Amino acid sequence: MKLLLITALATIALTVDLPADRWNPPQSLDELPEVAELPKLFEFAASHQAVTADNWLQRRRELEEIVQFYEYGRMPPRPDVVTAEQLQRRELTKSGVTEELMTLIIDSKRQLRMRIAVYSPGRSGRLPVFIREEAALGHLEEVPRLMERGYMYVEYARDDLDPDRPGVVGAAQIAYPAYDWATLSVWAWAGMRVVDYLESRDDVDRQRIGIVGHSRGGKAALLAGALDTRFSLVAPNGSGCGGAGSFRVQGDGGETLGEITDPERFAYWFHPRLRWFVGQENRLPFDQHFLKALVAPRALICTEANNDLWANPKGTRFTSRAAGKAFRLLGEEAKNGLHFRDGDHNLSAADWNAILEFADWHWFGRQPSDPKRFQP
Ligand code: GTR
Repeated sequence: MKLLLITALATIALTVDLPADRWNPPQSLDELPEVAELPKLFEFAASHQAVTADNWLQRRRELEEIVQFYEYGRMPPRPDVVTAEQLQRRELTKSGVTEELMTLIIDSKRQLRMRIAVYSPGRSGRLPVFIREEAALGHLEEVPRLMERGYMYVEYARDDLDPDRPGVVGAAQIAYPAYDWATLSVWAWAGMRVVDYLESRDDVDRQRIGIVGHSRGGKAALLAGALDTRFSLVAPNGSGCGGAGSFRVQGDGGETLGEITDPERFAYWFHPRLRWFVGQENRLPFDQHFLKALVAPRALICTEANNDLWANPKGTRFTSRAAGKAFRLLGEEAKNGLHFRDGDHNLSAADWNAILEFADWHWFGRQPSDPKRFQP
């Protein structure tokens, strides 16, 4: 009887949850119409029904499916257990800043291990955290600045789950053979596993967990933030093509879909379906504004550099503006942040300043002196 009831409830939940017309992935390019402008955010792909605040969550699920299907591959769900083994703990300053080097044990059918480093400012209570998307540990230049402001800082060695090399099957893909996830998808999933662990710590403020990444790490940070609503602040820096940029709207010298998915370059970051669209970008049923819209109504701050033409500043502005619709619909327009500085392709002190000012604003209500500088 109990089982019957549970099955009946599950059926009701499913019927209520799913849009009337479920999105069925087209199997070839010929089935996809040409769309010169950025594809509509506010129309269901399957039913063409209009999107409103009431059915936005259903549309969100459609967006998640679309970007995983065409661009990054489908990632597995949350693993059964994530724990950590501490390898080393030391005090870095007299004021109590500590460093903990640990290994995360990501446990389901097969065990995965990934190194992380946790920096804490030596303050009591639950603290906000920035997670940094990196290949390996050791990006410490920002530690003093973050500690001074009372933030925790966590790095993870994403390459432990999938190394940044073509033709190598990472430990993560070996552990989950039923998923067609490419490298960026593994790296994003790895960031989510850091959150699984942080949730078990009593010094972490779960409402204030942000993810930052630069370039390829920015692409992964944006994907993680788009798919996992536990990130209340998402900060891709110079993430360009396959990140905050655009496939359709290209400025001078911007990296194209064909270049990034070239088998000699970074094809392995993406699902092979993305290559269908080389020279056919107008047939893409999405563009990167879908990723940005998935972050809404949480805080998104894309930090960019005017001379970083390869990362396509023009396209980035277009996708941020297009995603603004979703932030407005959900009543959080100011959380759609974009910041440009002079200079080139790196994660600089100016980028961190912008990110921290944005975090102070949206996490702690400290209004910046010039909020307009974050408008897309
Ligand atoms: C480039 C690549 C970019 C960007 C960059 C990086 O060569 O074309 O998309 O990801 O590498 O990660 O530094």
